[in-house]
Amino acid sequence: MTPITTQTLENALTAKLMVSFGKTAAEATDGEMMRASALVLRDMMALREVETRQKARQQHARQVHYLSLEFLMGRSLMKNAYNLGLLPQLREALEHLGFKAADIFEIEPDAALGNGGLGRLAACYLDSMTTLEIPATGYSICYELGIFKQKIVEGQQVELPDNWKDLGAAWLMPKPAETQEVRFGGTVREFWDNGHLHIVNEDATVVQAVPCDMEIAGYGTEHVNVLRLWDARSTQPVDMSLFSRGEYLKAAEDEAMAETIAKVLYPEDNHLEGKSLRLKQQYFFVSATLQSIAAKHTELYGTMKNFHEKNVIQINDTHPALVIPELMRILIDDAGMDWDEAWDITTRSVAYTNHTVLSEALERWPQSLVEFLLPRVWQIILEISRRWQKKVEDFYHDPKKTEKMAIVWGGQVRMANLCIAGGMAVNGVSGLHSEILKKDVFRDAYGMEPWKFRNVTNGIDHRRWLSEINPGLDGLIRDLTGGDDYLLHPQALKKLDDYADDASVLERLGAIKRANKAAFAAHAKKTRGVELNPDAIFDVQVKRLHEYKRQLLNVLHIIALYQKLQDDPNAITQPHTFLFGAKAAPGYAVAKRIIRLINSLADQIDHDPICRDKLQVVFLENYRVSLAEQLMPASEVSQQISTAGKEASGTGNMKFMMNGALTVGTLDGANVEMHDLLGDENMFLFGLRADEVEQLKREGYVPQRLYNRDPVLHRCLDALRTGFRDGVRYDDLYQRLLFGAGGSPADEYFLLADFQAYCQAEKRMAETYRDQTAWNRMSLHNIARSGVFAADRAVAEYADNIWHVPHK
Ligand code: GL5
Repeated sequence: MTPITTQTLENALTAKLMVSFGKTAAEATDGEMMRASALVLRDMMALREVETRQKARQQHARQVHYLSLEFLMGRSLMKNAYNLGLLPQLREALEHLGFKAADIFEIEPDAALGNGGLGRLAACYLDSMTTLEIPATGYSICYELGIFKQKIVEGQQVELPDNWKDLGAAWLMPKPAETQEVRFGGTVREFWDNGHLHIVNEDATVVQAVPCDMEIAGYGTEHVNVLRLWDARSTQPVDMSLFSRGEYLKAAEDEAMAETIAKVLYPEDNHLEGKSLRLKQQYFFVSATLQSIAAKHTELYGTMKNFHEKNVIQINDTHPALVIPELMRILIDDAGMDWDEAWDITTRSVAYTNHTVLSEALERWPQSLVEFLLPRVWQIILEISRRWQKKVEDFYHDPKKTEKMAIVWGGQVRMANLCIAGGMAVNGVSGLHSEILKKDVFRDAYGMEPWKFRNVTNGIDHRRWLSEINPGLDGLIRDLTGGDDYLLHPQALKKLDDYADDASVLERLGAIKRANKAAFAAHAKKTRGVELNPDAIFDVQVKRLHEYKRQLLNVLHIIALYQKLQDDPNAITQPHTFLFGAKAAPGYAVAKRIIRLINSLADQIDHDPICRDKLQVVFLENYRVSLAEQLMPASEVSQQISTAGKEASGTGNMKFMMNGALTVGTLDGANVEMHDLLGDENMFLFGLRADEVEQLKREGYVPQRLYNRDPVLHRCLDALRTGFRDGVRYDDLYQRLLFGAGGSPADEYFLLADFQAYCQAEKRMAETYRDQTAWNRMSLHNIARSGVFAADRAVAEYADNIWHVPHK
């Protein structure tokens, strides 16, 4: 390949502006320039993608299909330019053409087709699968609206629609010729023809699934994979035949149903929303995906009999669980196989990743809904369920276990049990989480089929989350490790450990952090009008708002600090800034109250002169991937304080660590593995362990006792009742913690039990901060040991242990 120069890019951009927008560079807006840049890179990737695909076909390579209802891609322009090795050239070309490169990058909307960690993980894994040269495709829905935009109005969250496609659609390549038809409702009819039994779904509502492909460039490779996003259309814009038969409403209904399927991403994180539209979304994308995989497979091999040898389907949580009955349907009804052969192929093709142990997130669908919406799939689920149940009975002879492991039970379809029955592998996402799955959540299934269970600890795209977003640190790493080797071999970061006693290195590391803090402060000032003091500790908790993640514990500690300052204005010598960012699911009232509380407290502290240059609380509006990219390099303290046993892994924790922030955290999720690498001396650990939480629950936990015993805690909680200067009271949160509410027990997430230990951990942290050399050394160790949390490592483990595909 001839190298692409700044000049080549400049020419390509100029030409693209003309042919696509009829503009010269002098006439084009920033938005048009952003789209032209996307189109130019897309063209390059499209060429490489065709080559990648042809090569895989010729080699008859095994394909990985990664199904996820969420892909939280964020912005792509800088990332694609980076991966293609063109970032400096693109910057220069844009500047030569009279644009500010930073403005062009900044104008790109986030493709926010996901809620949080689960969706971002899928995006990171696409990058690694491509970089490791694995023939892989991601599949999801082309939501018209991504996760809502959050505005804070009078301290409260307001949701606004996220029309990301206005500019973001430049990355999408529609492939209408590969449209699939997905059928809903109707009745199942069986008939014999020429000695063959045929099963058809009659009078169904047919929805068209149109693929819109997004190219994914790998780093340091010509390999390009695709994220296939399905858009939903009605079969005909208006069904004229129905009109002429006077069925006006039916025509309109079909159209409305089709159009709503891809309308909006469900904004619940770690929570099941049992709406029929959500089930339609799941089947829509699963059926379209499998039909397109099956068509390509049959075209190449002329049979479906070797499907499992050439394909592996990884499902991201249970949301795509309908792949199991849908693949059975295709193998039996379309390919004419008998049950046993179809089951053999299915159970060698599908693997399931579990991402949560929260019971409110485990998917169960009403049997009546499945039966009505997907009559043929329902028949297959029933038969899978019957056979699985028999297997369990024969193995355990224990009605309790039969009930627990059942797929269809009590009028519900339990998706996790379906995935365990129909999958070849089940994995958790951190060591602790995978153990909890085996010992607790899926204990009986593990007892029967232990070979299916394994662990793959999550990882993040370290090229995006370190090198791309933190150029200062990237420069230091290159200098210390002798080049950019770490980009493809993240364990090379380990070499940084050798510099733990090198004063100049530690100083440089501190200076990089200081510069990143100043840059973030400037950004916050420009975009939000907030003044941040770059000399303060940047103590950060950014993640979805959820009670188990315990933002409220963080708030209680800040209240305690504030009250201490009231008693003694000199109690704080080191300025301390607490930064929060979090979206709450629109229907999650308690989460929204906690957001309001954070804002009330921030306002109180802002208006109290005692706090000036000592204490500050800031709620960052609309936390999203692109904001995280600004914030991670500037963060010094990473709050990972979930109730032990509740956070499956966490991936934000890894992003902070890689950028040199020190963790204040519990032994939960991947924090456990971080602690194994860092030891007590390089993080601020506190609180109950997972087994201790369980024990306390069994013994009977009475938070009022702690309230009565601990005067600091007592005073903090009382402050919730009275509220702050804005006059809003938080008696509801007080009641929730001390007495429980709405069916949940008092202090369900053990905030009070961990309060003292947490305050002490924060105190240790603040004391350590005073010794900047010691702090920088700890920070260096964190960066040095973060290589294992690269997504490349995680994806290589999936490839070796589950998918059995070769990789670079
Ligand atoms: C999650 C878990 O809550 C996280 O702990 C985990 O890191 C992530 C990726 O495995 O998956 N499960 C889930 O439903 N969401 C998550 O972030 O949204």
